[in-house]
Amino acid sequence: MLKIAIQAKGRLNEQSMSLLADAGISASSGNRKLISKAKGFPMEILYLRDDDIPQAVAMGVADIGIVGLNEIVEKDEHVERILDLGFGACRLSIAIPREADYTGTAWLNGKRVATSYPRILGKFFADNGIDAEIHEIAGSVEIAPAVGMSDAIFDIVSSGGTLVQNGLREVEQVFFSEAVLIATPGLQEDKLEEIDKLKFRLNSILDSRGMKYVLMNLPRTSLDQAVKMLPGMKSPTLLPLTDPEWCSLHVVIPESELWGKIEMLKSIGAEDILVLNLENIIR
Ligand code: PRT
Ligand code: ZN
Repeated sequence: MLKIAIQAKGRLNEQSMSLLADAGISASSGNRKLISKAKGFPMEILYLRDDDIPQAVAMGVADIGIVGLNEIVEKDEHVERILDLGFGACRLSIAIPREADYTGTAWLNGKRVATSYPRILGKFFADNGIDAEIHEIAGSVEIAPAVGMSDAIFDIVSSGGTLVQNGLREVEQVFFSEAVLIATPGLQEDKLEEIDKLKFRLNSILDSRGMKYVLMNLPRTSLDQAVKMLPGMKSPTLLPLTDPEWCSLHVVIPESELWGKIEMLKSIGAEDILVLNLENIIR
């Protein structure tokens, strides 16, 4: 049976669980247990600290896992990256005290930089010919400059609010991360088949996220124009109406483009526009 490792608690736990839930997979017990049997898919769920997931998957303790790309690259474990999951987005950045006069990467020469990601930072320094000292600390990296432990930090940034609160400013964005699905290299055929089934479910959810299903009534004379402005999956679905001069057009539109497209459709005569949430796109 397939074993999946997910973060026991923390930022990726909830979204990992809800992605599995959208794929029809639920856990039979909460966060307290180390392992639980899944419902809706032949799988066991292992709850680990995110730091331990790359190694657990590399060793085959779990066949697959959901973890931030930052952890995989930092831990440098040999795992296969099989699907990017579109949540947990963040970046690893260098930040310095707000008032410091940053002159570019050369500013970092001879400075002490506090981080929990020494490997990724070391590579950035090597790639850019920077000679700085890496000061590894486990947590609360953002307070290091204020307490005199370092001149700069290298840490995870998402909204940037934590940096501002600590009087820091981001000067180099080094690495971009999101949650990814990883697998043990060289798995047996039966496990690969199970993973393919899971990937199929996950892909259909990821494809449908951020998409809306839009239905409208349209004068037939505007049809060609409407088809040109709409990004259908293959082509929009067209249904006749009892009034032969009108038709009903159905299309999938990314949420980010929704209002722009609706304004354009209204301008060519679309009426009674319905916008529905889309649950799955099965290809
Ligand atoms: O207990 P365990 O070891 O499992 O968890 P953890 O405390 O090590 O990790 P956790 O739960 O904080 O984060 C897990 C993963 O979530 C990270 O490895 C990233 O891949 C991803 N992620 C996404 C983030 C953030 N966004 C994030 N904003 N991880 C941490 N942060 C922290 C960051 O360290 C900083 O303190 O949030 C703060 C910055 O946020 P902003 O929004 O103020 O910029
Ligand atoms: Zn961790």
